[in-house]
Amino acid sequence: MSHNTFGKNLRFTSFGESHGTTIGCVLDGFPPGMAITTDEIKAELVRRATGRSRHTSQRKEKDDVKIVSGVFEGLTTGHPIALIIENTDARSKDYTDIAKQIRPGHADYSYWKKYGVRDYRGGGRSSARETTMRVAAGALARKWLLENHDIKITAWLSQLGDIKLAPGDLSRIDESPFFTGELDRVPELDQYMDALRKSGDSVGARIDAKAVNVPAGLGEPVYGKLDAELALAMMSINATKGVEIGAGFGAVSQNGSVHRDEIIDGQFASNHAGGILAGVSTGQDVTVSVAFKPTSSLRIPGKSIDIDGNAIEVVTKGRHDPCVGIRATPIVEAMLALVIMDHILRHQAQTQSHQPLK
Ligand code: EPS
Repeated sequence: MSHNTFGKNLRFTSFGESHGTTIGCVLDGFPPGMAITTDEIKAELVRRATGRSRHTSQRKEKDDVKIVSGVFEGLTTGHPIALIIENTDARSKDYTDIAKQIRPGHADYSYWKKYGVRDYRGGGRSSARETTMRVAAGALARKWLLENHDIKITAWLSQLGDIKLAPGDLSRIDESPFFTGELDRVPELDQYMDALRKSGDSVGARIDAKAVNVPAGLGEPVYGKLDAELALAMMSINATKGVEIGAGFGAVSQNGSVHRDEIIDGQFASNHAGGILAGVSTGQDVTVSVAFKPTSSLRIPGKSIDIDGNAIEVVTKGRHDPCVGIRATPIVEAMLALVIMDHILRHQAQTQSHQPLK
């Protein structure tokens, strides 16, 4: 059994590997009649791409997306939307030396144990390259949510290693490659990343996200809860190690009298629930936070084994991200959009005739 698909009424399937010829996706169940262009999709892809600053991998992919199905005369048709992108800058020879080596902390180990074969070029299927298609599909979902429900989705870098960042001015997150609204702190982040890159090491990051104007009533109790499916969607992004909804793990040390979001004059007085109660949206902002681990492809030698079980030291060459979380913001936004749109379509299928979304 293999799972390369998620969503129920809006179903996303991706295919392709980092060093294969092509990556792509199929988005099935998308409503007809929405105008979409490759330029609109590309605008989102550029935000996620490598080589946008000195702090990310310097692989230079064109990410020229082709719409090969599901759009006619500029409008979605209601049929499967298929998108493809050719890989144009893979440099597989960088990986020749580690063809038989297992990088510690990498999918190399678990994929090898599971399948007994692996594509060692880049991260293969486990590469961040796969997230390109999530962002491409997310561009369509974000547009549909905005046009049909005025739902706006924003994510931002809230922590880089030990450096914590406030949301700042979220309307300006695209002005730096870090996706921070605290623009005056960009020099500090630049300095930190320059030192990290020189050391050959990597670091983790945290991305916070919110969806605004989400109607109450999204989420399917009990095995399709909105928060459960958001957690699944975020955990499926490579390098994710943690997901929090609302107060998240902070709820452990809160008293119930604090955590409960009181309703005063018909308004919620706080949002510790992250806009979701019992798996169903409340109409408050949906808030999610995602932890990304430090990447495992390092120049610093690490002890490991080869595929024959011999003890070795691994050094990874190539064009790696010292912090893949830096460019994860558009990916988190895309996943949030796809999950919310799927749930709107699911609500419409079952409940709309009795209880329309407001
Ligand atoms: C990645 C390693 C690098 C990154 C890649 C993700 O690829 P390569 O080793 O082939 O140069 O450039 O990211 C992308 C290409 C992308 O578009 O995100 C990895 O190991 O995850």
